[in-house]
Formats: sequence, C-alpha cells, structure tokens
Amino acid sequence: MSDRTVGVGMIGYAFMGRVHSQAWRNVAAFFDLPVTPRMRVIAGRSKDATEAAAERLGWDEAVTDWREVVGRADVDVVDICTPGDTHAEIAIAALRAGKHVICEKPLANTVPEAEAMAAAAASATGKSMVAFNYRRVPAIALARRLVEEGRLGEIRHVRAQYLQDWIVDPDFPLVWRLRKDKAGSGALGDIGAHIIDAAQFIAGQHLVGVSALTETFIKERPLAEGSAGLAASGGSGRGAVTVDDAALFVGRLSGGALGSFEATRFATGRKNALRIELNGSLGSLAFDFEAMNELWVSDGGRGFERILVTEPDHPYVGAWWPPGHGLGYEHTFTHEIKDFLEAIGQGADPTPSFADGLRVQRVLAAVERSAADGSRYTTVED
Ligand code: SOE
Repeated sequence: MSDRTVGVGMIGYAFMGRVHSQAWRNVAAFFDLPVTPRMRVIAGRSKDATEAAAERLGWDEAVTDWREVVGRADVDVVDICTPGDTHAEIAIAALRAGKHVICEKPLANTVPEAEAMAAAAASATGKSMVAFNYRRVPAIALARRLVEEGRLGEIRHVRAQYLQDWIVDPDFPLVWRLRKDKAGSGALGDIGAHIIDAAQFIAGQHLVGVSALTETFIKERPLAEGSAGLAASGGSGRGAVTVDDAALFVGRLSGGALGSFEATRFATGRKNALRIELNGSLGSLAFDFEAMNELWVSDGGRGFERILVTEPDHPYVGAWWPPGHGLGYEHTFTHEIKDFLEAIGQGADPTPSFADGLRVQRVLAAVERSAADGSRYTTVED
C-alpha cells in the first residue's frame, strides 16, 4: 500500500454511489497503487439517509451540500454519482477547485453542458474521467487488445445491443431515469451511451453519422414515491414519461465500419444484456454481459470458440481469483477506480476522458436529431 494518500469525496449514495463505494473500499486491497484512497466524505440531500449511507458504505463523514465536499482541503478526488442534471455544475466547480473528478455517465444531459465540462477539464490541474465502467470488463478489455493486435483484420461490422426490461410493466413508476429534466434522455443516454462507448473503444473507431428511430411505448406512469437501485414504488397521481423507452440506430464509423445499435428497456426477459459483436476481414468476436467472464472469438474458419476470461494474464484478472472463479458487475468499477488512481499517481491522463464523454454526447444528440427528422442520416458534430 502506498503511503501517498488521496482523500475522496462522493456525491450521491444510490445505486451508483453504492457500487462506487465498494470500489473505493476494496481497490487498494487487491491492486498495488501509487496512491491510496481515503473515503473522507459522502454528500446527499437527506441528512438521515446520507448518514446511514456513510455508516454502511464506509465513509468517514456525511454532509448535505456537495459544495462542502468540493471546498474541503482534505478532499483530492470528487466522485459524482448523481443524476445527469447536476453533473456539469458539480464537475466544473470541483475542477476549478483543483480536484480530480470522476463522473458517472453519460457525461451530461446536453452537448453544451458536456462542452463546458470538457473545456473545464482541459484547463484544469486535476485529472478527470467519465465512468464508462464496461470498458473495464476483462473480456471487453481483452476484445480491445485482440483488435489492437490486428487479430480481426479490417473491422467491417460493429453490432451492439443493450437490452434491459425493468420498466416493461406500465405501472412501474416514473423514476428519475424516465424524466428528461433529470436524465437528459432515456434508454439512449442511460444504456445506449454505454454501448456507444464500449463499441468505439473495442473497434478503435468512432461514429461519424447515424440514422435513428426512438420510441416511448408507455407515455404516462404512476408518480414515484420511493426507489432503491432500479426498484421503485408508486405514489398517487400520474405523470408523463418525457424520454425514449428505446433507441435504435445504424451508423458509419471513422475507420469504414458499419454499426448497428439498439438500446431498450423493453426487451422482456433481458436483464442486463450488453452485447457486442465485431466482424473483421480475418475474424470476429462476440460478448454478452450476462455471461461477462466469456469472450467468443472466431478466426473465420470454424465458427466461434469460447475464451473463459479468467486467466491471470487477462486484463485485470491477475489481481483476483484463480482461473475459472469469475468476476461480477462490481469488479468493473473497482477496475475503473484502479485505472483512475494509477493515472493520478503517475500524472497521466485517464481514459475515457471528458473529451471522450463529449464525443459520446454528440452521438446521442445526433441520434435524437435523426429520430426527430424521420431517421435522416445525421452527421455527428466534431
Ligand atoms: C439502469 O439502466 C442502469 O443502472 C444504468 O444506469 C447503468 O449505467 C448500467 O450499468 C446498468 O443499468
């Protein structure tokens, strides 16, 4: 364990706050790091709930104003785990205060917000990173390695889906993820952003234009009373769903590949099926998060073969368990925190950067413009 410590302050204590907390708590126990995190303070709006979260998740203190976290001298890193409508304000204030910032995805709710965040990051002394955790699934990192080594040859197809079903019930309440003012968009920004980032990361190419369809199947829902993780209970009254339930698009990538993307919360029976397949001139690979310890690879000759991504020489895996013992969702966050702390310790620039987050935001905006314009092919802004 390094004797150089960094104080961490987290904003938010719900689903993402919990999973980030376990990463901050465990990362130094499994990885040798140039700096050791200290979980100084967590902020949330409700005093009782934030104090309970601090106690349970391992934070030294709880406060009810995020500005206190950003202003504290013993906080070096600010971790933003709030809905998208607050990302820009908190991140920019933290960067201006000289903090390192890690921010949940999507980077912001709009392109102008994301531009302001990327500009603040570019002129800041602190490091910044957007939390696209799926890049840190060992099988996805291995997929990137194989593409980089040229094992797939020239990439022709990028096929990505993110399928969930947690709002199929029309009586599922109107939680913040279904409100444009809070979340910016629906399935598109929440889970579509993940497959855009993961697919671009693996392929080493970015989307340059898209043609899209979006749909809101259930237009009105019971107002939300309480929520925990992705579960929620409904109160009295109903409200309008102001985001997409599903977003589908095809697109062109910078290296000449054709892409097809589908993000939906209406894939009944699919819980967290983030699937990516790439086809190249020499071979293919395929991944499904519901079997996250596996990567399927083809050299073109004999269909696909399964690689169990649990060997010590596979990305991140050596720090954990013996071969075949498998990792889970939470490890992806531990890996991203590990990479972030390494970058801080080494003075390097972590990825995905706020500039990468901005590029994803521009894809989301192009998808929305295209869908509003009868699926017209729409260029992703530079
Ligand atoms: C809900 O769709 C959600 O929790 C996303 O917000 C996360 O980013 C994803 O990892 C799992 O699903």
